[in-house]
Amino acid sequence: MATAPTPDDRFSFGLWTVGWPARDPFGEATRPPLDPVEAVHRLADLGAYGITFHDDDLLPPGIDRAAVLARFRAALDATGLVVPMMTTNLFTHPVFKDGAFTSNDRGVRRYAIRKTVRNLDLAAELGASTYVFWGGREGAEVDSGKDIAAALDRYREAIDTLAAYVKEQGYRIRFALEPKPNEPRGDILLPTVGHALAFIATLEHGDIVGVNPEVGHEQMAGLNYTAGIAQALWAGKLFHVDLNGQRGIKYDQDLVFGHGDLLSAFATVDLLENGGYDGPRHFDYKPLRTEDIDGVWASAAANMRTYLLLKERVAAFRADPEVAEAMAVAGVGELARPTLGPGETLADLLADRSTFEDYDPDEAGERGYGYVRLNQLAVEHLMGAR
Ligand SMILES: [Mn+2]
Repeated sequence: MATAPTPDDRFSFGLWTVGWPARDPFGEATRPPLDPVEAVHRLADLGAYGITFHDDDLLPPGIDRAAVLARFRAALDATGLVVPMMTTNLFTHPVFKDGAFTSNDRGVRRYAIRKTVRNLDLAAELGASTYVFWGGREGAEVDSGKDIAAALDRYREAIDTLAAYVKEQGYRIRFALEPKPNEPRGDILLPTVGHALAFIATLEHGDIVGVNPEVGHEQMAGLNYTAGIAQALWAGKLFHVDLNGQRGIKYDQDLVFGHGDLLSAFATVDLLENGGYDGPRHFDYKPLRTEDIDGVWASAAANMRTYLLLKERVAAFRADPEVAEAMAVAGVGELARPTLGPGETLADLLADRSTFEDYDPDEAGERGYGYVRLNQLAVEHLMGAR
């Protein structure tokens, strides 16, 4: 059955997702800590292919790094699970309360680079090909307290310095910046995919820097996630994705994928499967605080099963002749045709009376595009009604 995940599906999970003990700003943890080795085994049993982590998820300060790593590697070897992505915790410790790469305190900025370099070395050792930068503390609450232009200069300095290091070392690692509009800071730098893409265009080593958009983060800003990752793909910058669910503009919910805007999730899977994305399908969600440990594993399985069900429904949608016809009526394919003909110049266009003098905009304005019918077909396939 297509809805039983296998490593070929390339599903990966953050150690901090299933391992979240469910401490929130208002309440204590509701679950005991999860042994990372247990997480590796359970995720492999469920059909995942990869596990990802922040340095401190696996190797908190003061721990015996060699011993923990040996045990973790043994679990990877035993299960075949891989580490496709790693990232740095630059947000939990009080030292990062005003940011890491963009803290007003220069000592903090230098420490943040050191902490990242140490974990980049480990990422190379473990074979991770993507290194994510989520700058949750890179922001402000007080406009006059943060010089945004200087902060962006320092952000660029840090990313370029680290990217240059990766190249010098010959690591096969690419960076992926993860936008988020707010939380934990009142306002975060690089708040959306568009801001991140514009920032990347200014980098000296931008060739190895792309984005890691998260469903909930874009939807917290009221934006269309699928449209955002489509632009990242168009720019050749969709290096990684964080799939989860979100219900509207509120705090970052990190729901199971599809447990927020399901129709949007349908469109996301359609794009990921048919739009040229070839990276991992990474889930960055949090099992609800109400769940016990059985609920944690049920929620991990739910992410993958929902994705595969949507993939099945998307395939049926794409194979439906009525959908093809509705798309033709809407002119979906017509948009791929250049507006000017081969070799045609603006002068030729100006000389073409059919484009203006003999063009009847009133008549053209009467055209119906039939998008509602197309969307209803998507809804019906999504509901299994077709
Ligand atoms: Mn999130």
